[in-house]
Amino acid sequence: MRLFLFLQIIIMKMPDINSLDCARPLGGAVAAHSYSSHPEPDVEDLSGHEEIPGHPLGVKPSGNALLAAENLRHAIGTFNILPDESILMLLEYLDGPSLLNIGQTCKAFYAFTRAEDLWKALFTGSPPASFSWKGTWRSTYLNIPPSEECILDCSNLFSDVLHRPFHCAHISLDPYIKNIPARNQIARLPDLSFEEFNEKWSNTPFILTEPVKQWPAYKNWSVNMLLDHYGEAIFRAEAVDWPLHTYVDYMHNNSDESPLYLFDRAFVSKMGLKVGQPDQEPDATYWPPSCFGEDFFSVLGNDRPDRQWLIIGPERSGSTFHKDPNATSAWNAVVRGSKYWIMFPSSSKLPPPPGVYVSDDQSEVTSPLSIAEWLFGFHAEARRSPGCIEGICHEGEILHVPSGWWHLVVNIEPAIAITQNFIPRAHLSAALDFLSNKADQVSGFRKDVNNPYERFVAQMQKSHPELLEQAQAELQKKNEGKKRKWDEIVHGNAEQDGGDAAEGGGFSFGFGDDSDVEVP
Ligand SMILES: O=C(O)CCC(=O)C(=O)O
Ligand SMILES: [Fe+2]
Repeated sequence: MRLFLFLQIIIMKMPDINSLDCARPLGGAVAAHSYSSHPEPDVEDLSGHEEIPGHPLGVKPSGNALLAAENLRHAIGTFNILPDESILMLLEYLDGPSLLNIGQTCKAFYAFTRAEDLWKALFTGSPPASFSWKGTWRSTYLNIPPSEECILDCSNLFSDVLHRPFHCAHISLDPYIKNIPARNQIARLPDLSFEEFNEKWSNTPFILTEPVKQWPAYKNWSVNMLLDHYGEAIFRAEAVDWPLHTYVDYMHNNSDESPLYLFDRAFVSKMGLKVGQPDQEPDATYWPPSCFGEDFFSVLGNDRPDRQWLIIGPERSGSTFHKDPNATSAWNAVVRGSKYWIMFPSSSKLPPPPGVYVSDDQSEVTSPLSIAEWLFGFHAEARRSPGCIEGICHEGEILHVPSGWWHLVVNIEPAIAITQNFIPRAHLSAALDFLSNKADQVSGFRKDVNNPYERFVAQMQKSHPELLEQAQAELQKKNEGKKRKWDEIVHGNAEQDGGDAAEGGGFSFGFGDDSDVEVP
């Protein structure tokens, strides 16, 4: 009986034989695998994953080790007691020549030392004075022409840690961006007036299909056009500052799990653009749609925080879950390509989106997964969660991100976008609250701008005293409401008053300003 149970457990723990990858040629297609560290994907049709090319060195997912006759890992001697993650962590301490040396000791170390993140860190830590992008971080750092890049057959090495990034760099996005349930669809409208936005839409994500189609940027911009005009201009892409032509080489030829994203806040001056409503600025390249109204941060003049970014990235690049800075709202206009958005409202009563972890004071957000890993592990659960909103913003469309909303964005084809953050009338109190009560989290101001809250209040007092007073009154009301609720809880009379709607039947959540809204 005992032996039977033992065998049963062994059989239950055996990997699904169908998911094992047996002796495929290097570069051949590998079936989809679920890595043990990820939650099981559910309900979504992941069949689109099947055409993923094999790892360039033939490394296979860990599960394949079970039935393998040979395992290259045994050659690494004492290091064999370490998990793959620890081996990579040790290798992070080595410089380029040392990595090359240890990579020559055996095929397993060769495969480990080919991990792209090691070379990306070396490259970004001390960028060469001049270089050209060669398709991988390793060959770019070592200046090896692609034709001379050696490929050793490491098909008897079984490692999720080495296989996963390559797998994630090639998954199909289709299962995640298709079949959006009707209840989750982001509203799509031709355009809105300022009154409509201010009264009805300032807390709601939506897509406008018309305004961007008037922009010269929409009519004229393409990657090639930008290359012709600004190919030598330096743009920021995460940790690197590269000429646009280098970034475009990278964009067209990389296998990164999380491709480097061009996100440049100084593009207007770098490109010598004019921005403004066409009646006031006839040569403007783009202008904010008029429905969003004024941006109250503009009272700070040159002392305002960063507000606009040019965003360029290949398919699968994007932004992991975050809320926009300083409780601002934003618009994001797709000039070329298209973007998938998944968004959640936030409030003290709602958990963060699945797979996102926030410290108690909300100052630290950890979304430890790449976009591909998050989609694979959490998208199905997120799609079912209350408050989830999703949609595709196509070329020539603009999406509204209300203050305080969580969002994850992925480019579903190579994309060029412009985004701008602003404080609309409806979220003035949320911005004041953020600047005064989360001073340690305020970002985007020049270092010499001390006490942004006081400066903002002083400037608002000069330019919009009534609106400031109104927003401060709203804030006070909200804080009194919070205090009342606290007293009710502490003094035990919460139940008499009906308590928190979240516990009393109807589900409720708040937006950036913490006003509670019923969800059916
Ligand atoms: O285009 C993107 O990747 C999203 C950028 C973003 O987070 C935003 O515009 O708020
Ligand atoms: Fe954002």
